[in-house]
Amino acid sequence: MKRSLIFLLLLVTKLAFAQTSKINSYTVIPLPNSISLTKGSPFVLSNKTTITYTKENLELKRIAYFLSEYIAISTGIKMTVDANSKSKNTIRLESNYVSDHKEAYELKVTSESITLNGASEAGVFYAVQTLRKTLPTTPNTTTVILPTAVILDYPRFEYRGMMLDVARHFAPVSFVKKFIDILALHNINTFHWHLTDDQGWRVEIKKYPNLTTIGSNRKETLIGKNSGKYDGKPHGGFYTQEEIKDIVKYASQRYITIIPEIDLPGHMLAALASYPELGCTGGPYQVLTKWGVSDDVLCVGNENTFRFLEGVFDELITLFPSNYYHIGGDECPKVRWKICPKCQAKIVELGLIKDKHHSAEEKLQSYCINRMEKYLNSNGKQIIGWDEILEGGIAPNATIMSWKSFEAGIQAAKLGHKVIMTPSSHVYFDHYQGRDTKLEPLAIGGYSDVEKVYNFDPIPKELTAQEQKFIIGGQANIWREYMPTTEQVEYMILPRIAALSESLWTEPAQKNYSTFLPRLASFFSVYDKLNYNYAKHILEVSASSRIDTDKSILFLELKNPTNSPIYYTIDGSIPNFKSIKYTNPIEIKETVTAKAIVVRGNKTSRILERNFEFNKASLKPITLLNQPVEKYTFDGAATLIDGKRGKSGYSTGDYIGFYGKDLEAIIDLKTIQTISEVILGTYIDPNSWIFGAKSYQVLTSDDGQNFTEVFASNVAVPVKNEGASYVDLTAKFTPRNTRFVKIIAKIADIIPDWHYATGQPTYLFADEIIIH
Ligand code: TNX
Repeated sequence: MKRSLIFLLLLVTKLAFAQTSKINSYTVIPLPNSISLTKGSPFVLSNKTTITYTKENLELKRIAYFLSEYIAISTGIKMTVDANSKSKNTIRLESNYVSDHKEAYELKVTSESITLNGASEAGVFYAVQTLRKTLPTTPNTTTVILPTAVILDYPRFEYRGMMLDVARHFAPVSFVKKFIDILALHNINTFHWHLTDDQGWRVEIKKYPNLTTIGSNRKETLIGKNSGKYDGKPHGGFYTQEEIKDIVKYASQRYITIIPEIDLPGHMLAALASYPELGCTGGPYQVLTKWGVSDDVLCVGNENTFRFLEGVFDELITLFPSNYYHIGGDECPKVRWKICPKCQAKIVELGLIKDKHHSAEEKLQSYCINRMEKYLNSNGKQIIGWDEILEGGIAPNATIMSWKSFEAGIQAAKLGHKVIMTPSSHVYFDHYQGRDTKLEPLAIGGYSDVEKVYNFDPIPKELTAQEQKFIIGGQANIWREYMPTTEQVEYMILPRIAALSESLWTEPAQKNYSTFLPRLASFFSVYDKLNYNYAKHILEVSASSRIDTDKSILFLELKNPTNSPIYYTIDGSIPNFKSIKYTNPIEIKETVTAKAIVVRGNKTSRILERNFEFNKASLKPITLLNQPVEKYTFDGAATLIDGKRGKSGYSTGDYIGFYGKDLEAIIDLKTIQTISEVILGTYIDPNSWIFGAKSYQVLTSDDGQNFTEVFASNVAVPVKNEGASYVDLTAKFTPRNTRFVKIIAKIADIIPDWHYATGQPTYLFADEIIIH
């Protein structure tokens, strides 16, 4: 009696919580290339629906079980998988769809059934991903109502990649699998695995055991950035060959190819620590405990170096079936080779001679890459290398991974080489994703928010239609110098990978950032279901400003993609739902602090705060005689008169950056005014090539034509080991009446000898001109 009462109670509760969800569209991420809703009564999905597949196709069987698992996680609905199902109420998996794209699929929803038909099993897998992302994530869902539709879909690019660096910080096997799951969810089909670097060797090579007994451990790690302080904690880890095989299989079941990278001939200190005889000096070496580029690299004049590399690849070839192998080639200083007798003898032996474009040592690097290419080609593999493999002549069959910018990729495509675009300007996920860097975990620098990633187009306009065909796809990179934990890795990947997936899968004509944002906001419920740690910037208030210098008004525009109401204050108080509701851009004419929040149900977002402090220069017409570099132009000249000081480094839009050019600006105060001080706010960071100004000059004029100097001074240029700092250049002079003010900040000379980028032009960053 008691038992049946409990049973009844359970049943009633269950029914009370049972949910029916109605789906309206299939606009998942990445957005399918064609969705047509058709006429007919919707399909009803429940635990009476069976998943079925072409019998005897074991891959389809596996995918069928994936689907049932995905549905169970999202909705709680448990479905049967049955190859022999005769029932009408089915989700059917087939792989006979005809298309030129092998990953294409057709997803057809009729009143009776859903068919997922792929041009290959991979295509079926992507159809499953689309269906899974369509489903609700409401707990206790028992029924899902799906509109009838036909989706025809295929990827824009055949190569859709993500790189994970496990050398700077190790990631356990469990996380590598989670990472693979994240890629699968976003239709990414290539996992580029950066397995070795100066700070650690992470793959077991039986012939060279020291690589893992010595090379996989470093004694400690630098704390923070350029601190000179170390944590005193050993860091290590590597994957056994058995673990690698298991991971490769796990990935291949999700239609993901793993490309291993052995970075050579630079970034090899972990190997040199293990086998010092492979370096030019013979060592001793230690696994690097800080970040950056090491001068110690493999000795290319030593034949044993090639024996070693071949031995490493011989074993990798038994582990990684991938057609592509990445051999790095980046950031290999030539200082050791220049004075190494073996390397110099090799240069003579090969007859490598310096020419207009390349030094003999650059040609030696090219020789090394060419030789490894030959070896790998003879084993049926193709090589990929970073930009630098173009230096000294590119290996004949190499694919270029263009990282510094789009430039190397453009060059390589013009030479008829395949290219994977991964420019640091758009898809370096180790860069900041939030403008207020103080609220972010420490990052290497740079700034790529979701929008920037969304606007990543691997195909540069400079290429002809024929050349464009060499761009096989794109990739984002997770370099982990500043990502010690895997939680942080998730935070840096998600949700930028969602934007990436659409850049690589969806045709540009279908893409639209403003419709992407609300789709992304609802996709977050899937991340929540899967317990992913993701960044939520897009749910917060974002601000942009437009300045009307004729009227001297700044219009502050506030936005959030979910269309939830925004409330704000301009009196410095903390906003709440009783504050002013945002409707139109806020007109700002005087010094204020604006604060805003998004209210979503009973939750509020983080507070956005913008301080505007106005002076005589604020909101006045400004002309720049030289333009900032494109990458650091942001809002251009207006940045200097917006009343907003830079607070979070140079890369997030508070500053504009000049490269090798002086800053020269003229401000029109509109009326004759008395002034006695002109300040130019700058930022210096020698480590990032930002040396600021070498002199500062202020001139005044009544007519904007004839200027008189009122102040001139030299500025001290940063010295070795100087960190980043905010530097206000200040000109004080006896009060004078004027209408026009000209500011000239001459940029520092080329980078000095002591710096790793010696000889290059410098940057000058400025955030504001302040006139009193
Ligand atoms: C440059 S990208 C590197 C890496 C660093 C990365 C940091 C490339 C080929 N080399 O060694 O980790 O910058 O963003």
